Amino acid sequence: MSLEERCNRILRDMEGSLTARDRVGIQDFVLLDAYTSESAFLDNLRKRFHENLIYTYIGTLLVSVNPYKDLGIYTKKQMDIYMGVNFFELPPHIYALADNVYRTMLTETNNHFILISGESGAGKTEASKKILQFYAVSCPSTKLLDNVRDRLLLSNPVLEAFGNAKTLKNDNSSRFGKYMDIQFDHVGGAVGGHILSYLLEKSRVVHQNHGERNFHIFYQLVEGGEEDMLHWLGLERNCQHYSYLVKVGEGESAKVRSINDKSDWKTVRKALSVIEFSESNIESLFAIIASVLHLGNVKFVADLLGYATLNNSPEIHWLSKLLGIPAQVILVGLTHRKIEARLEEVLSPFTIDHAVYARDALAKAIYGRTFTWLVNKLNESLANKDSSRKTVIGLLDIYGFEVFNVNSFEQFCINYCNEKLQQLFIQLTLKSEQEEYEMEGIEWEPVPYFNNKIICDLVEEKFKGIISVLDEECLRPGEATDMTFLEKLEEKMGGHPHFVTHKLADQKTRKTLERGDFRLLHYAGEVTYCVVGFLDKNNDLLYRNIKEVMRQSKNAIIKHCFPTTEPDSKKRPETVATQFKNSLVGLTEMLMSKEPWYVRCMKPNEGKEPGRFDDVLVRHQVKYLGLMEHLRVRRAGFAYRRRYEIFLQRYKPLCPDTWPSWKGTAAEGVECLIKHLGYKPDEYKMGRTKIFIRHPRTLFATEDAFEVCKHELATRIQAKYKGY
Ligand code: AOV
Ligand code: MG
Repeated sequence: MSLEERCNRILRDMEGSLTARDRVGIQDFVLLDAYTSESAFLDNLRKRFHENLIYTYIGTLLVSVNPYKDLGIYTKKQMDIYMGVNFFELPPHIYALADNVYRTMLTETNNHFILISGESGAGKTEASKKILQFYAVSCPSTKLLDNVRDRLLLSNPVLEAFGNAKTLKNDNSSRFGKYMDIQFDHVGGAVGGHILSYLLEKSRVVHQNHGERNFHIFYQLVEGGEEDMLHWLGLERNCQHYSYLVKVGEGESAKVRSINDKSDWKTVRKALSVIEFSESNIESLFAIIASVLHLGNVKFVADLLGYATLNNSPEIHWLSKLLGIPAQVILVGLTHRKIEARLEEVLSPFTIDHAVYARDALAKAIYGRTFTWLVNKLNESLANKDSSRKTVIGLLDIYGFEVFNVNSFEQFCINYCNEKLQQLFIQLTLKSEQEEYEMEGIEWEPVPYFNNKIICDLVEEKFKGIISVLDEECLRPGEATDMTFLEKLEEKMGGHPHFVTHKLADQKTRKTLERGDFRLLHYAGEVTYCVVGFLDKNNDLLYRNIKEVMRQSKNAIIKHCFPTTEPDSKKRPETVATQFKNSLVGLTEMLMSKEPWYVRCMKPNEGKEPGRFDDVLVRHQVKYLGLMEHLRVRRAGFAYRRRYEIFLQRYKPLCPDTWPSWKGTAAEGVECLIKHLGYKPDEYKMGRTKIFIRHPRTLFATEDAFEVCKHELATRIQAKYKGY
């Protein structure tokens, strides 16, 4: 395509003819005339959505609206179209973003990450998979690299099987946070990867709310497992048989229309072998999954004194076989706890409630630790042993903000995590962008925005935040209860503008609140949390003697998960919330050292329906995602900036006065260069150390001129060479 054709296409695509624009809207919000109007923003988004154009840019940020249908836009052909093309030349696409990140990484040889955010069901996980697939197809290929690529791709179905589940919001909801680094060598080959996982929602193993499911893997195994495998594991091909899989008494079906457990099982099995899990690893892994199901069916009966007893039931038999622990040891372990009385240890029997509690705690621990083992195992398989310098692109796909009728500790952690990511977004875009203009001495009208730091502080501040208060209560076993925790919150946070309790509910939100609840006014909306279970879930205790029982296991993975060297309870382990908080601090720090890119996902309706665009719902997301503010900063600001030295170095061949070497300062050189190129005064600004270019088009034109210049130079050299 000639330069002129390319320019015409850019102009046509960027601005569109009036008729096309009326129909499909514009593809970059920065070009929106009424850019401060939320309604105009929404109109554009809606128009595009109804034309099946789910992607729109705000500069280099990608906005995506979940279509809830297959649009046929993720084919190999589409990938080819987007590979190596200037970002704004083609209609917005997740591939365009992926390609741009990749090429920037290669030219600037630095590390990047893509922050994918949005509420539950908005399309984050799908987006992260599309990006990974794009790299898998577009990166250079060799036999060795293909092997890495397959492993990277196949780690996904495995992790999803074990870490995703159907919730009321999303049939494939991520119940853990995932950060994945893809490592590239200096020519852009994908040579390895590393996964970090964050707080798995373990409680789902033993309990699911009405209409939700346990983790996919259980259904996959029961529905899809081969006959002889089920036989070996002592499982029936009937999900209803397992109390951890159906809500007792409600007889719900485990079937979900959008999920095919049988074929997913095949995918997972195949993936496990490609990732090089040994047959014995696979056996141990499914022995554990089956054990959890058997454990859930263990029923206690009360003896004459009301203590829990167990018969040597089929469940115990299978647990004993699959975990390789003598049945008697399991029996005692599930019905007693060891306590220290004076100088000796004695076994104290459980009541029925207590035994059920201990059994569930064990099921959660087994599953949670196995999940961690799985992530480590995947990392071993993705690790690149070669120590040469690599650059990475990180993909962050975490559980989205969620609000249910009843919200517990899990939602508290998930929503806190989303606050942290919103804070990171604000820091990296709205805040730092404006600070940069100030630093560079560029005239600037500040754009006001809501900074959610106040909510992050409310949750995480040392000695004062909700997590601190929760931890304090966890230190008073026997005395503290969920209610005393709530009372302390009321006492300490009562006056906080984002915290509402029973007593104060009417004044702040004019909505009543049950006793036992507190409400947080999150950046993305109000959420009412029920305190029941907070202390327990934060403590996440597993009795010492149950751990000792597990240590006797002959199952290789369990052996690994319950090592004999595990420090015992003498020193208090960190609570769940504190561990999570620390891991998020670590994540933020790690991300801050990389170049950020953003995908903001949105949900068009609450019904998972294709073709329905709920104005109220989308408007709400546009608001809280801070898209209007982002647009204003982008619009008033400059799409591109380059340090003078770098800009001059690259483009100096375009101007005879600067080529081949410039004697003055870099800033003067750039001034001379752009005068020669004919930049109009409103197209750019000169900062202290950088040139700021308002519109990508200007830079593209320069880049194109550069290409032509290189080409001419090459032709001239060739011609000269021919003459000899
Ligand atoms: P999430 O990751 O943002 O929610 P998902 O990525 O799992 O949401 O998307 C939810 C569902 O929406 C998917 O299973 C698809 O059916 C559909 N979907 C999403 N993106 C697309 C797309 N680009 N094209 C077609 N269908 C799509 V959560 O993990 O619950 O926070 O926690
Ligand atoms: Mg997800």
